[in-house]
Amino acid sequence: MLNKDISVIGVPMDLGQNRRGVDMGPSAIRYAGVIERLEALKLNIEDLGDIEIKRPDRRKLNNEGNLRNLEEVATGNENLALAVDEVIKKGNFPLVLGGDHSISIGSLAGISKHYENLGVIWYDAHADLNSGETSPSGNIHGMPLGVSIGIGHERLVKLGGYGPKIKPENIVIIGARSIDEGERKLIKEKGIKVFTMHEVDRLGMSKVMGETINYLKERTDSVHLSLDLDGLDPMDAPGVGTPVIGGLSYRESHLAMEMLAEAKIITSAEFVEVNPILDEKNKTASVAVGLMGSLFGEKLL
Ligand code: 5AB
Ligand code: MN
Ligand code: MN
Ligand code: MN
Repeated sequence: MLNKDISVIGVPMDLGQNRRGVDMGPSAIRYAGVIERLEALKLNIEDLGDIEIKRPDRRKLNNEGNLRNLEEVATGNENLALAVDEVIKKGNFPLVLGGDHSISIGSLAGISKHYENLGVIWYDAHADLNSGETSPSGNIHGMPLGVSIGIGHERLVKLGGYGPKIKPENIVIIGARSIDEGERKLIKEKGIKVFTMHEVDRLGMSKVMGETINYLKERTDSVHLSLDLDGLDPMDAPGVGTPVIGGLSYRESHLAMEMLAEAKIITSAEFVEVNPILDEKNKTASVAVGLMGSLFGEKLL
């Protein structure tokens, strides 16, 4: 990692989906020792605390747009975008702790305007390319990648005053194994690069990550890592709201992070969807912290 100055931002957001507890993700990750782990690597860490998330009176599906808690999700993400923007302005690396994956909308709004050609690695069991039109759930955590390429509600697509944030060809999805019909169509139409579990099984993580790094190096000037813990297999990361069997292992994920550290391409990151209520003794938060260690250059020898 080039940037040794890291600012940690927690986002206690659970309104992008409908299982409670993921708002406690930032606490669980801090409890698992993220600050100490990164300080041990001789990095300068500042913890900016948590973004304020307004609780709605009642959790509601905006039936017209099929977008649950749209207003609260958008407002929380606007606050996050401002915080991330400040971090980059002062030259620091933003490390965002979720919260459900809807917070990627705010992260990318704060990050993308600082670069000509931002790339994204989407490490996830899901493609998160839905919109109100295609979503089977109305949950905004299934939409952030679609929003980033300009598909979805105006309020989200233009969050932070501009959009789209990412070119479809600057995206690499890794670990996908649960893709909805509308998402499948979009992936083909836009030519989004995806390494599903099939490719990971065939090629191995070493080749998948090697190809990902080369692909993004060729066409981007910076890369945001968006890591949804449900990209990992539920045996290794049980504390997530939407687990899908047959996922990436703890070991494959460490290798992926180590290769990213070596390639020095990551300029911002978020770790999302940790739900301590569904977890086993904070295992998933600990796995997240371990992966952050590797991403920031921790070595075995
Ligand atoms: B996550 C589903 N595709 O849209 C939907 O955890 C699941 O951020 C979305 O990847 C999962 O509701 C969103 C069925
Ligand atoms: Mn997911
Ligand atoms: Mn996700
Ligand atoms: Mn999930």
